[in-house]
Amino acid sequence: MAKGTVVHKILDAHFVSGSKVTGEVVAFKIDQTLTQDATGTMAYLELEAMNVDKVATELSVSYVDHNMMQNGPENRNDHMYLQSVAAAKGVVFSMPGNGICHQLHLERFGAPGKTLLGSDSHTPTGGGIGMIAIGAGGLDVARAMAGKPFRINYPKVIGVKLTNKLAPWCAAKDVILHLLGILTTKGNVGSIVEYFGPGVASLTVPQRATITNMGAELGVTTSVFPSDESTLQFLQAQGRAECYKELKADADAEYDRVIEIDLAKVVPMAACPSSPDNVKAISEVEGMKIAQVIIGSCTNSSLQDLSMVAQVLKGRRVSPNVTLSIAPGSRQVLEMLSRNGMLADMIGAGARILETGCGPCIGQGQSPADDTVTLRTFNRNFAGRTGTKGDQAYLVSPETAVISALTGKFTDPRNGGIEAVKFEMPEKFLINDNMLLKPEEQTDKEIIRKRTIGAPPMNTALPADIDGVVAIKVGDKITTDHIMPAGVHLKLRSNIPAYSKVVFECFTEEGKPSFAERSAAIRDNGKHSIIVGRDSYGQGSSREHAAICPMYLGVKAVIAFAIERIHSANLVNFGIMPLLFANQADYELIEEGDKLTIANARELLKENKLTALLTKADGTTHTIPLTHKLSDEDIAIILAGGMLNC
Ligand code: MIC
Ligand code: SF4
Repeated sequence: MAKGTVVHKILDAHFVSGSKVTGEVVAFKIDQTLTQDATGTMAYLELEAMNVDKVATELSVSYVDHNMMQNGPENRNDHMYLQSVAAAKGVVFSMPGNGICHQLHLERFGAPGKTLLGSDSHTPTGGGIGMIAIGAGGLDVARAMAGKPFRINYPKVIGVKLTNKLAPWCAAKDVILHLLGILTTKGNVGSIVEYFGPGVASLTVPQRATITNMGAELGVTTSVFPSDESTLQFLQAQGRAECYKELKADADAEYDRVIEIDLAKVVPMAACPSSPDNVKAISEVEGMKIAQVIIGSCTNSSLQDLSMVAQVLKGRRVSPNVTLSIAPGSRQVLEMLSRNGMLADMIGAGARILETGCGPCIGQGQSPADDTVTLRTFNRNFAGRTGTKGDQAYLVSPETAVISALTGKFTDPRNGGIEAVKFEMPEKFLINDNMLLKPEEQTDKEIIRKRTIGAPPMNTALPADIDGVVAIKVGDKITTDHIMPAGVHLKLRSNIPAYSKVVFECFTEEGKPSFAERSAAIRDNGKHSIIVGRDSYGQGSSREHAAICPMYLGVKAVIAFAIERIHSANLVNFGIMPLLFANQADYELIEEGDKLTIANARELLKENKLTALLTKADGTTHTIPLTHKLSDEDIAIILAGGMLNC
């Protein structure tokens, strides 16, 4: 078992209860929380349902960055609720336009050695500044705001040893894409990645944050860097040197597994459609015609990234066959670029400047044309996430993105004929916190609840017997974007009945009933819906709607080969059983519409001895043994019908 790591140091300093043995449940204290608007409305409604007067954390911040289109009143209704509930409950509120939660949190609040829980899967961005920063569902974040410890399985620690330094034009993004090629997006549940070795010193905090941000795609609990001179330099420049604390692994630290990456050998990479681990060296796709380039998202929108982009664009012209859009990650970045003239260099070259926020990363505009290639500096390229069915989205570094925007084709930045650009960390960032509203400054404490702000939906206790019907059977790597699409539907996040209509929308065949309609019919027959999946079910985002909406439609169990950490916790929180096939071959026996009854579910769940009786349309039956990885606490929550009933 690993020992002496930065992970152990931070977790042990926050230990509350449990057993510090790999795989066993431990509860630890959360110092800070963050929410964003698309998951935040539910989180604060849940906090209200828990009757919490004031948050009990050292710091809680509510960001608005996802739902910014405001086509219809829903988004702004959400913002007003969020601002008012933040004032009432003691939460700092970041106004729309101030930036993306992860970029902003790193700039203004991240502190080495602290724990952070965020209702967004890319919360691990904070690992770049030496925090244990974890993504979770809104209900878990609401509990943390209420002062409750957070439970995880005591992690395995994967040590990634970095040596040497990156060659010109090779980027932090290429490092994480390289690691995704090794570890893939599945099979890493229960691990934390810790970077160490002499190469760490060569990376700035924003570069480290790119790596820990996209570490979310590995399916690990989080990723972390040590805190060193570079961390101090970044904090000093942000006017927050007092937060600095050195953090490094012991000289004799041991990891459960060590992967070595020679930074000097990392080459420009791309994640090809439609998974972040479908990585190739750029050389394999070089020359491919492209139609769109977008630079931004919480992965690659720092001042460092965008200064490089501006310097490359200066005096040049974006290819007429390509549109280039740039979304700065925070107002600090945008304001600095505008004051130092770099924004003008981008505009002059023909770039379209987007609002600081998530924007196209979550399908809010800028969908690509049919049958065209789009290059994005984002972290996810799940099919259809761009808003275009059959999209061809490639994830690349800002270096590859900007050079390719100039040439109009996929180009290895080393072959663009342009000299590599150097970045000097500013001695002082421009600090303007006037869009961060402190609760004590907000005098109006009345909570504004417009008509589109619903109540958190509640489940009922788990029935003794599950009279199930397979409402859908899906394959491997089903992401929460498949389960609960965002994009144009994102504005429905506070309206569960309306949002539930699009569960599994991408699998609806023309002229056939949708998942929601099938589930409604199952419920009207007095039966329960069951979802059947394969490996790595529930990858991707932390959106608890991927559990809430199925729960609302009457789903009682998900049965798969493996269920990803955050999604599994969300299912538990809303009273749905996350179950596993004891024999994976049984998956083949099941078809959509089959009956799947689970007798004596309440008792057998506790004993981990559940079996399902499969009845096929022709009347033949099969016994299917099931298993689970639930703790006693999880089981109690499911039996009660979810955390809000506990
Ligand atoms: C994402 O990148 O998928 C999101 C949108 O930020 C989600 C959160 C959400 O669905 O609201 C995430 O990463 O958790
Ligand atoms: Fe926003 Fe995209 Fe980051 Fe999610 S991954 S927080 S949608 S920028």
